Amino acid sequence: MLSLIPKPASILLHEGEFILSNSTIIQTNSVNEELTLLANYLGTQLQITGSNSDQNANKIRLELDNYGNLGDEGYELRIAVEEIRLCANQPAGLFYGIQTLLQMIPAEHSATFCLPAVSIRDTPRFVWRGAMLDVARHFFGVEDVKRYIDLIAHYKLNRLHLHLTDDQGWRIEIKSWPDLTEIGGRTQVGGNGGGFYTQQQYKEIVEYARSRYVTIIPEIDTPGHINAALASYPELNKSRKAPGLYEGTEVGFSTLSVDDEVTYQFLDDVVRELAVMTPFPYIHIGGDEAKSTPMEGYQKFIKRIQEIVVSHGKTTVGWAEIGEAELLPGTIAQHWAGATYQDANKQGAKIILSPANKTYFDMKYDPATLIGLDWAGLISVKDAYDWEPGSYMSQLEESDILGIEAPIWSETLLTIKDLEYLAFPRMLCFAELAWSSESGNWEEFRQRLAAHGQHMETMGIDFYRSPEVDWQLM
Ligand code: TNX
Repeated sequence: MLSLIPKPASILLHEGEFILSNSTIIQTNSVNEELTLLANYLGTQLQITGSNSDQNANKIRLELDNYGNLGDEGYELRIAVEEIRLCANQPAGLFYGIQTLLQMIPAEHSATFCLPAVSIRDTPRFVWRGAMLDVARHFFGVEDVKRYIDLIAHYKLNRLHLHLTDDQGWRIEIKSWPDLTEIGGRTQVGGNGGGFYTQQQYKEIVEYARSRYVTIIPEIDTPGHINAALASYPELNKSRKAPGLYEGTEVGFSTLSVDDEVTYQFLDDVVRELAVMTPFPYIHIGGDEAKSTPMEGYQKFIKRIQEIVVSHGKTTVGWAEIGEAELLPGTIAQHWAGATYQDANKQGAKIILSPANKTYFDMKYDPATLIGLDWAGLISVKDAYDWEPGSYMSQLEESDILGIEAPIWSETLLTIKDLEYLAFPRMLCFAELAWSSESGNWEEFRQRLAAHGQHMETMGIDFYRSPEVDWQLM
């Protein structure tokens, strides 16, 4: 039985088995650097060297060509007795086909093992399949971020939104404003620790994400959620006095001075340096919970910051509150709570859905969960699965939605173990909603998830053993 997550669009089981062993060869259909990287990646994951020159050895073939309606991320995986053939239009499709193949490896196996003959054809539902990690409230280092990228990419997510700044910390080096990290990077919630990424480290994260077909979206939260910057530079404050660093968890008390030109010079420098560091198209400007910014100033500010982002060649993403201001063509709004997504949608903005009561995986599973928050409600594993993104928002059509994103805010999270515990298994529910066209049968998913538990164990994921799932089926 296959317990693939997210569920592929079509699966046809055949008679027979492919025997994978250390003499299996990995071949590609053309000489292409990215294809070679993918072949090496597959070899490493399968622990086969692929260096065997035995002509009779069985093969895994990776093929890039024009396969019509597979799109940019779809793939076809055919496992037959003599060979495995994985085809796609684009390298990303091969990457996703490889993830499917890796999920078929038995949890406990020796050097030689069997894979069932099967034909799988698979394409994603949404182009935006995201996760967000808050590295501002508690800092997570480069290795933690890479691990998280590996985990989300394995479940076919393709966006990682990094919440890089907030009241409690500024986490990205900006060379023209060095005190942002020298001062603003020193703290986090609760005081101990903090930290930041140097530009070199950020590029390392970006390169790693690229190798996993994940787009990084850096967020600089403005004009509120900005105390760490205000504490670093007095001139960013209306009073010209810097407040102290902040280690609590309140929101909505800080604001940039929206009437001062120095604010826009600052933002232009930050966005310019970020734009150079990030090869991806998006910059997230926050825009949420600006409770200390007067509405008129907020509207003026949101207009100008979009112009800055566009002037550096990037597309603006903001929390849906930005719909209260004039949006430039192309700006994307991210819904989390409230109704401002409608204002954004009326202006023609595409929407990313992150409804807090379904996708905020910093919410507790149940009242006994030791970490996490509960302001948006408890989110059980079933709750995370049992909703329909295409029709969830009464005022939106599915065509208004770019996709969905699952944020994890880190007020109560200290380690990658905490992060994994809150993310898994809910991230698998979410990934299926993001990728699979046919989802929604909780009873069937519940059993597939139970059978998939062993695979998460093999990956070393410290997941929550929800009582809603009969894990003994593992
Ligand atoms: C709301 S979502 C926030 C964050 C908090 C989070 C905690 C959003 C745009 N703002 O500042 O960290 O709730 O769940």
